[in-house]
Amino acid sequence: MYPPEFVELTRVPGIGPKTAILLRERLGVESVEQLRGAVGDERLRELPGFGPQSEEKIGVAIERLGLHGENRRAPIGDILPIAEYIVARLAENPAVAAVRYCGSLRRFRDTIGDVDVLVASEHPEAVAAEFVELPLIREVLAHGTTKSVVVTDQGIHVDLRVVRPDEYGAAMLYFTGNKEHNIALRQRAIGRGMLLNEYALAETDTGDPVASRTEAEIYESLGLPFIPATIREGRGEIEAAAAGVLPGLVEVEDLRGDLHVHSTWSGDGRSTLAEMVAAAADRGLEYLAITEHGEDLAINGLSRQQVLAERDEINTLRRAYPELTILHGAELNIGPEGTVDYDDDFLAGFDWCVASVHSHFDLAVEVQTRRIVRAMEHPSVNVIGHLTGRKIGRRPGIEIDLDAVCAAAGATGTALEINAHLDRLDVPAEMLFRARGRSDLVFVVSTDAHHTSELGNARWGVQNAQRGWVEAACVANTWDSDRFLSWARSKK
Ligand code: DGT
Ligand code: CA
Ligand code: CA
Ligand code: ZN
Repeated sequence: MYPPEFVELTRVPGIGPKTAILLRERLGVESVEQLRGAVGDERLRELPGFGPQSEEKIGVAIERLGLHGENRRAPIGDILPIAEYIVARLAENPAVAAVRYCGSLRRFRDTIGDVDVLVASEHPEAVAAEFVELPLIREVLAHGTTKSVVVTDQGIHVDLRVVRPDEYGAAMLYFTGNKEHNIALRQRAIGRGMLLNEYALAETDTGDPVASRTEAEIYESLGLPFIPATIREGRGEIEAAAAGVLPGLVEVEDLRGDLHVHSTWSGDGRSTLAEMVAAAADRGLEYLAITEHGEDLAINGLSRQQVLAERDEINTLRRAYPELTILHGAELNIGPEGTVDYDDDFLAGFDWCVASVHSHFDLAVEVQTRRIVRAMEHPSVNVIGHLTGRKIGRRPGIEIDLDAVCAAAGATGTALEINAHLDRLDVPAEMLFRARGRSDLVFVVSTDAHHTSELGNARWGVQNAQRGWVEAACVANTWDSDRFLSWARSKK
């Protein structure tokens, strides 16, 4: 029998049992934690069959899968497709009356401990039987009528709970959490002569059920408006709801434009400009900023000549899509000193400039802050893209003085982008929450799409914004195009 840490090692992609034995014999590595250390010390690359590339791959896999540490968490971008797949499969089962994922994933935390799937059904055995047989499942840890736990191929734990349809709302509230929110709701129930648990809200004296079928009915019976799952964190949302001052959160339907989009003009774009514009028009967007990389990003960026050639193409597309306002923008690279691409005259020719950090992630906090503030001071820079440059679970992002950055954003009239890409979700929700209530801040929710299929990612940016209590009124791409365009022009 091997110890569990050793078995866990074989769950790392690229490490089979043979390799695991080699690792133990040659490097003394017996756990994921030790493997991580060996990657850090560049010892793995010396083993037969390994090299710097495969070593790096394994290092990335360990981080990405959240395979190390005590409270292992995985990036939301790895989890969401799996959860959506499971929910879609179960939804087809005739025994399933309703299904959704709850837990931290529904609250849209950027890292996830485990997936919590909730099903309403009169036939729980039939649901559990299908669940434990789903193709992506590697191991069944528990298989009961109402409760099952499995592990997927990628080492992700998925909890299944099956409840009766009339308990669905109470169960959803409970399994969505978070725990602090649940506890505060229970306290509120007690104060009103009721008991709240995962089955129902009921009268304390008689045990008579008050509400259980939907979350909205339970909130209402507790004298509260519906509280969106994205802000259920026990951070004052219940008090705000009770006082009638919940933030007017931005919703995906509020968005009228996308202000950070690439095409194959950029080295890393995968859909043509014509395809991007057609897809944006199809989605009913009112305005769209095409923002290719600037010349400072050697491989992916556009020379001045290319910029002018793209402008001609955009002019042609403008005639083909009179309903869509197309802005010719750019995504400028913020250098370590806070400078951006091209020169001031050339920059003045763009309708909209995003400026973002793509390198030098390790500078001191004062240097990074000055760097961002300098970029904001440039008259052509409308918005800072993906503020920290983090990649969730893969790269921590730059350190900045958030107060100073927010103050400069307000003073210079520069917006902060909320980048909707699931690997980024940047500005991170925690920072947005810390900056909440600053009336001088303007945000935009942008997809940073490199392919037409990514234009739909706007919804993830919106959920991240909601977690940070960002109000629709502060999001410039909810404004009608006249207001948006006059605001965008006002900086220069
Ligand atoms: P995670 O999985 O670490 O990313 O975070 P959650 O929030 O999904 O946590 P999880 O999976 O342990 O539990 C799902 C929900 O169940 C949690 O958000 C609230 C509820 N819950 C779990 N344990 C307790 C508890 O001891 N008391 C109360 N009131 N609720 C709990
Ligand atoms: Ca969970
Ligand atoms: Ca769980
Ligand atoms: Zn971009």
